[in-house]
Amino acid sequence: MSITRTAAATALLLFSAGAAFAHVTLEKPEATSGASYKAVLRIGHGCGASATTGLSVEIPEGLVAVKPMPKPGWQLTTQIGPYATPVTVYGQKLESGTRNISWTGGKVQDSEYDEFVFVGQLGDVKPGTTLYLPVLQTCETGENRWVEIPKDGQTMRDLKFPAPTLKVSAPPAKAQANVAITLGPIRIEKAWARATPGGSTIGGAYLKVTNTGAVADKLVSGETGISDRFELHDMSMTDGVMQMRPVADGITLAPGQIVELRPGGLHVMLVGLKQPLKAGENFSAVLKFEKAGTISVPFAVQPIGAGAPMTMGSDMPEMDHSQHMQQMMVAPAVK
Ligand SMILES: [Cu+2]
Repeated sequence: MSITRTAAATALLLFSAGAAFAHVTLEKPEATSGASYKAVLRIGHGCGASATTGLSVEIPEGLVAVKPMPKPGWQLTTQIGPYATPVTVYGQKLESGTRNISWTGGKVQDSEYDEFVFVGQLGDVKPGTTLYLPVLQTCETGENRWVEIPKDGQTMRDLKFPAPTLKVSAPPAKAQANVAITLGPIRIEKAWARATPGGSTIGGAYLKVTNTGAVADKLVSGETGISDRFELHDMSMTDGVMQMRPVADGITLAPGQIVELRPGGLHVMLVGLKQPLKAGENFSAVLKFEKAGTISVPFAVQPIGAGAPMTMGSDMPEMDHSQHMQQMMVAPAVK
């Protein structure tokens, strides 16, 4: 490579490094569906050479419960507005929230770099979705409207003032525990629990159990360090009313039988949770079978919106929590 070409390559490299901050972008352009997210908007330059004196960001649908971080020397203004679709976060139905945040009155020279921060929560956004956060950057002279969204056939590179993007990904693989565990002829798969709202003291846990043996067995009980009690419950529709009852005698597993505990059916109720169940985390529970004995099983905590396919309407996954206690009182235990 000639000296001239090396110099040209170096120049290109420097330009590219600078180009990463040429736009207003999010420090972390990826977020997990159903998880919390800290947004750091990065400002790499002014409007032309003019200093930045204001920044305003629009919060897209799907990003909820947003709270801005105040910035010394800047005034903070937020606009509250309705969400197109109400979102349930930590058991609370949110119909509105912060839709726009403005920081004004400060100053970032064109030669300086700065960051503007807020936190929020991703609703049940489909993994693979790209959210756009249009930003208005105002300067002593002029403004930059970072609002462009690529149209069909365009990429972000085709845009002069692209809106910052946030790509929504699926919860991490470790939260989708699908490891089969065997205990003699008993096979356990898909052990998971649903994340719980902060103050909740009950949670639902689910798993698939297969008896591959020739003799019947029974899942009798369980125990976990994260809750006072590990109860086996059943749920059924009686005269149009969902009822939940403790399964008094355990869950029988005939030879060859597969029993799937899932939202809306047989499930484990963790009663007296000592801490909230957080998406992405794991906990272990010891399961006791009448014949096969006991085994420790890891349960992966999935986002609050997570649920196995339901057969009785889309709102059902929340029902086992909201109506749980009432139903427990009216429904006698199955003997
Ligand atoms: Cu229950």
